[in-house]
Amino acid sequence: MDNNSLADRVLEGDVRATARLIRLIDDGDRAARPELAKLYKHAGRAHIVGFTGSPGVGKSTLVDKITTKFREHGQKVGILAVDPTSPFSGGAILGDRIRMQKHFVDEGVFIRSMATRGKFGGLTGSTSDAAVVLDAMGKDIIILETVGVGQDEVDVAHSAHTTVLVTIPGMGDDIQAIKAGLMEIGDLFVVNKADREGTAKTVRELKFMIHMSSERYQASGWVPPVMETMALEERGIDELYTAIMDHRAHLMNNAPDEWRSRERRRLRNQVLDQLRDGVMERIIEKIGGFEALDDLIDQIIDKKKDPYGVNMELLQNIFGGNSL
Ligand SMILES: Nc1nc2c(ncn2[C@@H]2O[C@H](COP(=O)(O)OP(=O)(O)OP(=O)(O)O)[C@@H](O)[C@H]2O)c(=O)[nH]1
Ligand SMILES: [Mg+2]
Repeated sequence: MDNNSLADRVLEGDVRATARLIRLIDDGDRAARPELAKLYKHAGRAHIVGFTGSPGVGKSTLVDKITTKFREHGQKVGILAVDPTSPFSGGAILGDRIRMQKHFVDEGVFIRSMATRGKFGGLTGSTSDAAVVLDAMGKDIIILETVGVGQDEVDVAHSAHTTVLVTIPGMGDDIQAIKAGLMEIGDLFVVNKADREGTAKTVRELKFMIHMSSERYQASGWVPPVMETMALEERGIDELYTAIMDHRAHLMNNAPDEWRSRERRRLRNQVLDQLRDGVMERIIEKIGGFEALDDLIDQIIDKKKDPYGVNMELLQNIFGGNSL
């Protein structure tokens, strides 16, 4: 048996130790924490790129092709497929295993999926932790693929340095979602499946939306480009690669404040998410576990108690005094 800690082995680039630690993180196992604490000071070099968009728009295909580009440029890549809708990891990755077959045998690429809804709903904490591990093991680029266009994706996007928002022609719902609040998370907009009809219109709509919010971009000095790709035919991938690198350069060189404010937002999310989990864990412990909670819930169902009274009672028990 190897006496080195998981963290030591991760630092040596050990793939099995890395997989094991990421699994512990995904399971919400406390054993991951001391390892992460050791790794943290070695992390901070990698560039984290989020790919987000509705199911089936071609994120994995894009990630596969862009990974080839990163590899051609000598960059090592870690890929985390985050599926907030799935209580089990491994589902989405099956298809991706086939899609990304060639990268599975490349030592410079590490691919894992995370199911990863913490016991208390946290998603960003575990994703950020896994990114720390991949960063510390020496990956230059970490790709987070998240399915969907909702609050979860906004949260995960905040764990990335560069977020690529992927849509396809004619996705009116996506455009609405982007209008309704996803706009701010996109650093790059990609209209994939540009082999399909309606591409020009979707590109126009996105450009118009960006134009309408140009005030926001003036401050940062980065106006998100809208790009067309045909991932299957590997078209537009060079341009996407360049745009990602441009955005990184922009953050690093032209806008150090922007970098810092992103790091602040990213770490704030991470710390708060973990704090939330930690506090909730203790509270549940203190009230006697989930079973005790369920007893109270049953009493609410039987109308012996009400949710408001239970809330007050619990808060008073935990924090004392008049907590409301
Ligand atoms: N016509 C066309 N099809 C594409 C293109 N890119 C990907 N596809 C197809 O779209 C389907 C979905 O691709 P994925 O890469 O799995 O999409 P995804 O966004 O990762 O899907 P989820 O992870 O399930 O949300 C696959 O059948 C791809 O072959 C493209 O540029 N044009
Ligand atoms: Mg996918």
